[in-house]
Amino acid sequence: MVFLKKKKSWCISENEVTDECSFHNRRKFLKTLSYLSILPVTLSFSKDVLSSQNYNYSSKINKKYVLDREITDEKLATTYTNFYEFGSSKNIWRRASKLKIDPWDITINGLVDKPIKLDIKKLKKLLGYEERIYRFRCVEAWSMTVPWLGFPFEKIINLVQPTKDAKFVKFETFYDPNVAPGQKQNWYPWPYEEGITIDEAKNDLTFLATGMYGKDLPNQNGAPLRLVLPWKYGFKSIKSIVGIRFVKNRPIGLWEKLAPKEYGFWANVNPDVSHPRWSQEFEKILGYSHVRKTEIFNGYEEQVSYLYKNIHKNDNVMLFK
Ligand SMILES: Nc1nc2c(c(=O)[nH]1)N[C@H]1C(S)=C(S)[C@@H](COP(=O)(O)O)O[C@H]1N2
Ligand SMILES: [Mo]
Repeated sequence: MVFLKKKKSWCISENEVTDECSFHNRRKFLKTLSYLSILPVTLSFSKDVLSSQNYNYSSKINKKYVLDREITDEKLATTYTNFYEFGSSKNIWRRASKLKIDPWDITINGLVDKPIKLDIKKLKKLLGYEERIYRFRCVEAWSMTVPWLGFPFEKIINLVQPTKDAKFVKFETFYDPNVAPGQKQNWYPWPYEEGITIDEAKNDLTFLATGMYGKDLPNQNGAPLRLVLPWKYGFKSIKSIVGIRFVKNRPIGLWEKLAPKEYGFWANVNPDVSHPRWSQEFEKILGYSHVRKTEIFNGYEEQVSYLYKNIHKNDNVMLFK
């Protein structure tokens, strides 16, 4: 079963993505899955049941970030995904299984004293892991709560030791159109790239995930290594990273290249600044029919607001120019 849709432009695909975000369509999508016996047939759609109320945290849980909301149902978080390399619908999870993640080299270089290139298995061994429960918020106005496994980005900083000229960190996803059919759509400026400031990179919330729900990351969620920035819109949390580069100038991400007025560099979650097409005032929690109010910095104001104190208001700190 393939959900290939003809795309006239990236903009139309974005609209379709938004449509697929509505609860109605998500229900349809889940029903389709249940017909195929991928989800248990007992799954009920009449209540707000799609959350794992009994998720057991691992012994590596970082208690600093435990949340007062329910963990999103694992099936939902791993089958409703954005990964444009595999297509612009949410339903790409089977297609992403084609991605070969062993071996997988990561190159970390640029303005650093100790550049390094190593296989993900070695990196995991070197840096270990902990568990973090984070809110996650997409600019399409849906949200979830995910238990990630991984390590704080600070560990990469300690490993490669950036020089004082390093002002930004640039991340790059793999490029292989034979594996990822979305990369044949040449109106996207592949490969997917994203960037953050060096100060953002040093913030304790900035996390590199290697797993979720107590297991290795599924391909569709960005295996074997992805960024997680819980106070920013989801497009900043780049998946399937092959390169991390410490640079002098501000990187321009894939979405910013396509539509700079819609996807700014900062992309901090802010209920008061609407995206040109979608209000950010409310968010739909995956698995629930109701909406809740969006929180400034997605609820992480205390941890991150200092980062933006000295940046001029006109510098698009929240999202849009
Ligand atoms: N390489 C890559 N990373 C990506 C994307 C993508 O298309 N390609 N989509 C982004 C967007 S828009 C969102 S909302 C999140 C979705 O993460 P999830 O599918 O694990 O929920 O991944 C982000 N990272
Ligand atoms: Mo997103």
